[in-house]
Amino acid sequence: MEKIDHANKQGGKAWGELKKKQEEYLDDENKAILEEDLYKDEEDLEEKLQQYKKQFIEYDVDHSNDLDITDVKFMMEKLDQAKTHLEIKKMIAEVDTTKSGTITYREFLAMMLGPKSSVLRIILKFEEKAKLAANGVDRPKGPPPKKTFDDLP
Ligand SMILES: [Ca+2]
Repeated sequence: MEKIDHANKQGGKAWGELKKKQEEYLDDENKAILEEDLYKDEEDLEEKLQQYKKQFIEYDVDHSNDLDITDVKFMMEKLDQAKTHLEIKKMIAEVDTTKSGTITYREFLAMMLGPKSSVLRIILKFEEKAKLAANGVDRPKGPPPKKTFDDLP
């Protein structure tokens, strides 16, 4: 697949075409995953696959169907979790079962839905919860943060 420069995100028509193609490809992948009965114990799997598809497209900036170092770096910056090049390499290696140096959609799903935890998954799950809370869906439980603005002198 043709590579597009990350600096040129407003790539216009070519970009839109790529994104459309990617969405079709990921829809097919989701369908295949449902047919293959992967993650069959997962609740609301169809809904979750839709969510993960959107997330994957959002972070796969060049729509190459894999998350490489640049994509993950961008993802972490977007989540206010800036990491070094080496840290990102390690984070990818944790979930890159094919050892390609990138995260494919299947690996992304295995990371989010599989039994194994990873740094990237913890960060993304946290982000998921924070988003839901912001929408008033499911407020995070547990004690409130100790310091509030009222504590400031
Ligand atoms: Ca990519």
